[in-house]
Amino acid sequence: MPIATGIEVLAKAHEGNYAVGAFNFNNLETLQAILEAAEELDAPVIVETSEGAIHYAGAEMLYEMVEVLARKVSIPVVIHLDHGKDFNIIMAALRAGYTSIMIDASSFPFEENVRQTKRVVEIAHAMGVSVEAELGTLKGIEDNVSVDERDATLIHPDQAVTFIQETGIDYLAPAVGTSHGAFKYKGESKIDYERLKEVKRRTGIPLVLHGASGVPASLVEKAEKFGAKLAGAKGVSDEVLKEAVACGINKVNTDTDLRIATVGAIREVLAEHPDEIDPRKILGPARAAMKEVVKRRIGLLGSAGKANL
Ligand code: PH4
Ligand code: ZN
Repeated sequence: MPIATGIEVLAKAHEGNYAVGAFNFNNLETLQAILEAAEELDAPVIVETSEGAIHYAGAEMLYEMVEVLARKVSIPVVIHLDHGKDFNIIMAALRAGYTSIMIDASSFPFEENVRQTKRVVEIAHAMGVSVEAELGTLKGIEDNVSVDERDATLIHPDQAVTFIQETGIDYLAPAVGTSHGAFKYKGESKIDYERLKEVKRRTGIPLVLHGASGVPASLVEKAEKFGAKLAGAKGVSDEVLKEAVACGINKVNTDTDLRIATVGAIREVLAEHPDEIDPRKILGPARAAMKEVVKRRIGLLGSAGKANL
């Protein structure tokens, strides 16, 4: 199928109250794992690259890989720039053909975030590309965090409304208590559901959850068994993720779970077959492990079977 725009798949998810999986990739094996899993589950999917991925492999190469593989599947595939902060990289992604762009100016004061976001929206929309932006700071919330501290980091629903009116973005990433990486929480995983519901009610647009990896114990244990050091790793539980989708999340970002699955599989091959020097025999099991992660995640989000809706 031709590559879809972000808003095409996310508007349907918003109407249907489910979420589309957005998975980060930097290389061929990860992209193959994502697309094979989504195709088997008949699910729309978003493949995304950070600026780091573009520095590693180049926007054109990443885009062309998606183009070649997307042609062979019968599901909608979106190619998205994740956390675009550098205007030159955003332009490189647009020139390469990306169909969805995140402008992340969330570390700037509100007015500057509006200014930078609006500029990118004007350019991207003129090219038929949809835009995501972020409000608040991605930081885990713990039990002992005060209301004032929460207010200092998480999204304010009234600001979200003004932000959307002033910028014209298509979907919004609200900071509601998640964070990137394998060490998200010291205690139980948590999201500020009330804040999330209020943002959804007042904005009425698709919402995005960053830092959503589950960091499943089974993946961590396997990686640790073969030498990885991940003590204290903790992610967003399945229950919390499902509740976040019920509260209005329509795009769920996953990167860390793919990384842990990769590392566990590679470490296992290297530990058990120290004579193995064929990269295909080392990366193949990692690809298979990532595919299982993607299938499980899509199962949690409710997007299986939604490819043609
Ligand atoms: N992301 C992934 C960001 C990856 O620079 P980089 O390639 O390391 O950036 O945007 C997420 O929201 C992933 O969340 P996760 O860590 O919970 O998987
Ligand atoms: Zn993110």
